[in-house]
Amino acid sequence: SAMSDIGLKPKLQQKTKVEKPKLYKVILLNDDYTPREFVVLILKAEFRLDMAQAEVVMLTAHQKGACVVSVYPKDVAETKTTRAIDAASKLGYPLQLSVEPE
Ligand code: TYC
Repeated sequence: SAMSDIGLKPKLQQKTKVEKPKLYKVILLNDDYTPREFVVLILKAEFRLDMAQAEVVMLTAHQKGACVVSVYPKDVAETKTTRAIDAASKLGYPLQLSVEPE
């Protein structure tokens, strides 16, 4: 009956799937050879940091060993990282960056 069924009917409701934006950190790693000015150039050109941000990130990596540059979707983080490492490598610099989930 209508009365006895109240609260017993299973609700088979379709849930709308909403993709969570999974973000990845790009991490700048220190080394002893890459010139400070080149690191700043890469942070400005590839990662679109302004001069003040680029200097802070470079100095933090220099002093602490590593610094988060920014966060991006996985494909963007990986493409920018590859381009930065390749640009350094072509000039003989051992600059390394890594990508990890946020
Ligand atoms: N340590 C380098 C030097 O003294 C500069 C540097 C800073 C290199 C940050 C890499 O991620 C880095 N020339």
